[in-house]
Amino acid sequence: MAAAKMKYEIKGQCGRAKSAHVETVHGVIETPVFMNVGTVAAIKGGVSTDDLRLVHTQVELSNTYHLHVRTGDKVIRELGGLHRMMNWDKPILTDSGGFQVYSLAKTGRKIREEGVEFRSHIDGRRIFMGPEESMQIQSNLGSTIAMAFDECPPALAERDYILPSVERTTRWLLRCQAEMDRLNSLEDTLNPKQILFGINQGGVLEDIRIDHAKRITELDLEGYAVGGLAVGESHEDMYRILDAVVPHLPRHKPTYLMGVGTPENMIQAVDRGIDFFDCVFPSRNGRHGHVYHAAGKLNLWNLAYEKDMRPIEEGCDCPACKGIRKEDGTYTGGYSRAYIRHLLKAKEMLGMRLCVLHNLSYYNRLMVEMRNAIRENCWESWKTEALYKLKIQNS
Ligand code: PRF
Ligand code: ZN
Repeated sequence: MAAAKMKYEIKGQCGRAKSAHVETVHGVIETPVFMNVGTVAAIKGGVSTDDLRLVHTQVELSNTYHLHVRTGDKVIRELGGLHRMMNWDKPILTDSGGFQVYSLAKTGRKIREEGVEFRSHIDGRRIFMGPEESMQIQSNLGSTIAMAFDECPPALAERDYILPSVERTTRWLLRCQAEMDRLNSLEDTLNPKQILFGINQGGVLEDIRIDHAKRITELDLEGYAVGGLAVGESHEDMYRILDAVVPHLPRHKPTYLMGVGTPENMIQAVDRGIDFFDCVFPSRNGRHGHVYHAAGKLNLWNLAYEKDMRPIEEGCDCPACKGIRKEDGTYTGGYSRAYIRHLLKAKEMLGMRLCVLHNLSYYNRLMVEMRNAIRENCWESWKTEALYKLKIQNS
């Protein structure tokens, strides 16, 4: 077995739900964890890495594809890597580019055994990316966790498409693993303890998913993701696939559900044994003035908030709701719904920024609640109540 580059210790479990303490070269991660998405090494909405600390972010997530096409991973390597560039010393996970090639660079894309040829969504130039290139880019970025280069088949793909695609993704994973080992052993590697997570694929076909999970588990990687979900299938299909596949992934390693999701999706996935998440929802919704609240999402554009002097959410400790700590230990008090609505209407950046900060804080707080419920052995009752509350909000 390869020397462990990460320590993963389960601190609590209820049924399949688990909460773990993870140690990486860039510090600790407590799970379930929501990784805050900064695709282009920037959290959209004008949020800095200092801000991420204020909302208790544990892991930042960036993208291989975006950083390769702009500003280029070689430049970032010269700048000392992603951590130095962003001034963020906590864990960073980089996605491999496979999914972005699928979702962004659709025109003129060619998938071959060696890798994918596609056109840059910025300037249209032809780019080739295969497992080796993806690992080299992620090594240049120096992230804590690198994701395997995979193909994410479209949600409605047929068996005839999915089976050969998944088989190729398995072969690509072997190449990723070999390349990552090689890069980590080079003398001038930025992060010689970079970790590789494998990605399970197989659409909504249980047998292919399970077979693939078993095969990639044999590779003894440090963690495993479930990819290819939340791409247009129903929630029932997503939960059915998680029910089928998670039991075939190693329990004593991280399980990561890529690109998911709503608070309800995450609770359901934690219940099925997932403990890492990422999603653009909190930042995207925030930029649209849609903010999370215990009683349901608020649309701050609504006239109802024109003179509402309350913070977005009473008791929230985010910079938007509570402000920041003053020298005397008290807080500055935050901003009212009325003011934030005014800023949004005036198209001032600060409006979006405050909404995004609140939403990230809400997501991170939801994860704290889940961790506490699992570690204190009251997951079942917490889950039932949380799902009930979310259901009445949506009805
Ligand atoms: N593969 C990769 N990244 C992803 C996905 C995937 O399938 C998804 C699917 N929801 C999100 N991000 N590499
Ligand atoms: Zn808040």
